[in-house]
Amino acid sequence: MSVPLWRAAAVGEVARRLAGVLGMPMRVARVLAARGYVHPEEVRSLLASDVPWSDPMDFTDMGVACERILCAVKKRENIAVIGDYDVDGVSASVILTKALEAIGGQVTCHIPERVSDGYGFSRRLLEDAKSGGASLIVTVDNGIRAVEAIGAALADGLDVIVTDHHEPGEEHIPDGVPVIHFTRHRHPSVAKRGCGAFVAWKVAHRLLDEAGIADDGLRGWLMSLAALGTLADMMPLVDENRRLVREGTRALATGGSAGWKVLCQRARVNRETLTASDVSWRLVPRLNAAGRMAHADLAYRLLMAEDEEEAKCLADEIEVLNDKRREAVDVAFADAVEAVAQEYGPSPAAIVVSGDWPLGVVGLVAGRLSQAYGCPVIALADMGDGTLRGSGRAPEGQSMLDILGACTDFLDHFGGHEAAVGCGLDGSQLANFRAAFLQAAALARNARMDREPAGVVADDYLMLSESADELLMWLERLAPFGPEHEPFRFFVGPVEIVKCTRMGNGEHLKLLLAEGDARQEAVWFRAPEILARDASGLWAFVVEIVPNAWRGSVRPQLRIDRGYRLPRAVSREGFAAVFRALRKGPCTLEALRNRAPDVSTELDGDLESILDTFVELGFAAFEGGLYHVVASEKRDLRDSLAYQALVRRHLRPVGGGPSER
Ligand SMILES: [Mn+2]
Repeated sequence: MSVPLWRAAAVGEVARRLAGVLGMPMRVARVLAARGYVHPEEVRSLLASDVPWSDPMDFTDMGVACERILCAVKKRENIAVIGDYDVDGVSASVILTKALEAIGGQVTCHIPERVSDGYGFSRRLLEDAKSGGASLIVTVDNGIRAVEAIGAALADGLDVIVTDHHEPGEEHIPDGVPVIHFTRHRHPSVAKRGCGAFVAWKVAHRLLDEAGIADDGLRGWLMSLAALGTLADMMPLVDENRRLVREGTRALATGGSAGWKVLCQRARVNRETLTASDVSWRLVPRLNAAGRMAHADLAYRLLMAEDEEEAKCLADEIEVLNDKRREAVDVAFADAVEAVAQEYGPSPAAIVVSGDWPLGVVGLVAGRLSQAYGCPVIALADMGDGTLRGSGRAPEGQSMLDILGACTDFLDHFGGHEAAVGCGLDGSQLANFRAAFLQAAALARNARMDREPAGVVADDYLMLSESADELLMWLERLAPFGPEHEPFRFFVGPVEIVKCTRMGNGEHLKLLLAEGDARQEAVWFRAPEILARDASGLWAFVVEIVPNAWRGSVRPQLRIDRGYRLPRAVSREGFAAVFRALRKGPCTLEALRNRAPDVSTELDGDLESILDTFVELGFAAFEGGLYHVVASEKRDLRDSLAYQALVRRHLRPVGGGPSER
């Protein structure tokens, strides 16, 4: 049997039970069942997201680390917090600094500058900490690989505590240095899901407990900063992270520093209805703009700000940087697309591009390229001193760490996560690195193909006549979505486009889709140009159902992820014509061809698949070499695997890359 087009193709009984017990639409129950939810109880706990908070003391070194910090506070030692320039690192810095201040600590926070300092705790930051008179250094969202700087700090007589969530390197942190990290936790695989701000939050929690500080306002703010880091670092939104983001988003709506409130105003985000998507798409990019285009210290000071005037000044500065960031990404992306067209042709398997771009934006450029071409991408900034530094992004299911791991001969350094990495190399190695990267990516792709032959493209199909309002209501209950709890994606089609209008600056399209009598509006951001020119014929789309606020009311809207052209052969009319011909009496495949010559020329090669579909759905039977119609109940063609296989054969992706725009 062929591979289904959507995950929920065979979930019948389980889905019916979930839908019955929980009173949810079959469509939602089918997707949950396909994702492995079998018992109603599991779905109930997903909806409630009330897992207990994990104990900070589950980190092996938590006790020693907090003892050392409390001792430093008591002795009025200067403590240096060493953070990072992304939003997770900035949130972690604010969390720990706020907690240390609350328990009476003398604390200074140092955040590295992306270009001059580079990532993480370094000798340069050690000098800063020392000149501030620090005798204790606590890293947040970094440090697990800073073995050299830690050694130097210890040699200078300082104490160091590491809190981090990144993968450790080969070298070990010296003995005696407390390490708050998932590798030193009661449940490493669970703790691995925490971001840097999450780890800092657990430390802060323990410190406040030990110092006997209840302060709900402060605790709520620190919790919501951990949620901010979780969203920014795109951590899995399951279990404790899911609860953290749900409760954290609520706390961000009602509380937070003066700086946070001003930031929301500047981003024109309504705090009362704040969602995790607002945080991810409107607020995180602004906070990140500081570190990308100037210094992350701005974002840190904004989140710390309690004075409204100061907050307004900082937020204005960040707004300017955010505009600059947007422009820089657009310019670099256009450069890169041109280079790809020249060097790689229309459908590259992997891409390495470099340019005279700000280092702070190459990660965004790599992300956009990876999305546009559906392959692993490295985007490198020319540092002007003969070296290149950059970022890599890979589509879901491909490990950037594995691919880069095969290219280490040509790299000065690299590190990161499965989906996103950073790296640096000497300019003279670029050609060698590119060749090695393309080869490693091709190998990784082949290995993946063996595992998942022509996979599913959506969670389930969706009829345009279904109530999107009810689905949206349920999807909002199941939100927030993210890694390991992906948005529900539906296959819509075959449909026709009855209206197509440009939106915004013209690169977005609003479509009115028709399926029989049913109509639904859909939007396609960065739609392929070709569609605006010719929207005729049959289409299929992979969509998400999203809320669209318009004139004070919220309505569901289909947001298109991907689009495909389909030939007439898969239209309902084509199937109906074959069925009519078959109704004239039992016949062989050959006889049917002669009976409906018009239909069969058009459907040449598909006629057998169409008959298989009828047999599979119980509309027809095949006996003694003859097909004949049988009485049956109404069923959707899409419930048939033969039909799904037929559609798969004909799907022609539109907008596979910017070359088609
Ligand atoms: Mn992080």
